[in-house]
This record gives sequence, C-alpha cells and structure tokens, in this order.
Amino acid sequence: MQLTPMAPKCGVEVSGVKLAQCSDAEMQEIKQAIYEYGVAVFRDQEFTPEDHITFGRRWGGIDVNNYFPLQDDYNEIAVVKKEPDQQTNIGGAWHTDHSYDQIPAMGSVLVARHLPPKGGDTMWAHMGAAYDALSDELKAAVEGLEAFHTADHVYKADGLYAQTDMAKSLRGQDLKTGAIHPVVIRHPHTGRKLLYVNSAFTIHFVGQTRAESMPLLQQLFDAALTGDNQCRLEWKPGTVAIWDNRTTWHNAMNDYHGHYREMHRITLSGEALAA
Ligand SMILES: O=C(O)CCC(=O)C(=O)O
Ligand SMILES: [Fe+2]
Repeated sequence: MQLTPMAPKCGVEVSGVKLAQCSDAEMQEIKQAIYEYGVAVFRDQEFTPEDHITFGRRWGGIDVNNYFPLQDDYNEIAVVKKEPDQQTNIGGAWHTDHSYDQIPAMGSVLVARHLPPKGGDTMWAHMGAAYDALSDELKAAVEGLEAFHTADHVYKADGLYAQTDMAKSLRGQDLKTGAIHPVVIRHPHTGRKLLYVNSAFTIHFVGQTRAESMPLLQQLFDAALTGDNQCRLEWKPGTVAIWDNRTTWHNAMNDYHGHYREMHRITLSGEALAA
C-alpha cells in the first residue's frame, strides 16, 4: 500500500489496495491514514453496493442519513445526486456531515456512480491544520467553549433546502436535531486538536445568543479556510473517497449544470467527542 499526499496539509491518495478485499492489517492502515490526513482517495476500485455496505459494517457500523433519498435496493446507502435540470446540489457549501448529532458520524464513504463529463470535484479542508494556524488570541478565545449544532434550519419544511429544487427528493422535514460539542475537540484516535465548528450547522456558543456568538464564529469560519489546508479531488469512474468528519470540512463543487451526477454514500458511525 502506497500513500501519496494530495496537498501539503490535507488528503492522501492510497494505491495498491482493493477496498473490497483488504486485509485486517490494511484496514487498520487505511483507518490511521484517514484519521491523520482527513480524507483518503482510492482509484480504480471495483466496489459494488454490497461491497460498500460490507466495508461500512466492517469499519464499525453505518449511520443512515435521515434526509437524503436512499438507494431502492440498499437502504444503508444514501444517494447524492443532481439531475441535469437541477440547479442546487447536496453539500454545495463548506460543512461537516452530521455534526448536529450528539454522537456524530465518524465519516463517509463516497463512491462515484455517474459523473458529469467535467466538473463536480469535491474539496476538503483539514481542521487540525486550521486549529494550528489560529492566532494565539483566537486559540485563547475558544479555549473551553462549547457550541450548539443543528440541521433544522437546513432541512425543515421551511428550511433552506426546502426552498430549492432539491426539496422534492429530501426526507425528514419534521425531524428536530440538536447537539453540543466542544469548539476544539481532540481527535478520538490521534489526539490531535481540531477546530470543530462549521458554518452549515454550528449556530451559537453555549451561554451566548446567536448575535453574541456570530463575530467570533465568523472569525473561526474564515480562519478555517485560509492557508494551505485544502485539497481537491477530481473524480473518475472507480474512485472512492473516505473522509473523517472530525478532521475535515468538505464542499461539493456545483459547476456541471445540464449534466447528471450520482454518488453513493455510506455514513460511518462515530463516537462522542471531547475537548
Ligand atoms: O457530492 C459530493 O461530492 C459530496 C456531497 C456531500 O456533501 C456528502 O456526500 O456528504
Ligand atoms: Fe457532506
């Protein structure tokens, strides 16, 4: 198995392994690489829906997404798709999946099933590098803070996504979510400090209103994306990406209007987070 970094501080391309047939030792090495680099990319994989589910269960469990359409024959698989006549896409802004759950999903396994001729890349940003790059003042300001996360403003019947052309394919509009996490967490496996707020789902600091929280939150959202902590993936048929939601943010580019794109996603179960 060979590891080739995709960018100085985020992402790694892993070659010399077949995900569907990897050994336990290879699985351990893959997990470690994802915890550290944030996202790992595997090319030329033969990875059927059955392989996808088997891999997710083997990793340690599957969290079924409450909002996205599910694959008809395999309910553990969420379908992330955009029709040729659709304008908006799923995940088309920087975010981390499921931070609105008190035990958030560890990560996701995304498989390219149908790609546009050009475009539709995905970007990731490393939140360990983001934390390291914060000024001493910002590090002191976030020390000990906790934040409230929810998805209600995105997915509810009067939420952001309901007003777009994705609305008809979404589920779960009557769900209510909410979770509190430290603003800086320690990665459960590497121990690295990670900035754990994101502009999609983090609403306010605990003990402060939204208005009181916004100036510092906005500074953190901006700081999380400056510098060289990002990588970008150009998908090809057979590409699989696995990312760590604690270590990274991600953003799906929406630059392929008029073309169909379909990805299959399994969300991996995680653990409670601590400072
Ligand atoms: O379509 C993509 O590249 C990623 C979409 C997304 O945010 C997700 O699957 O969690
Ligand atoms: Fe996402």
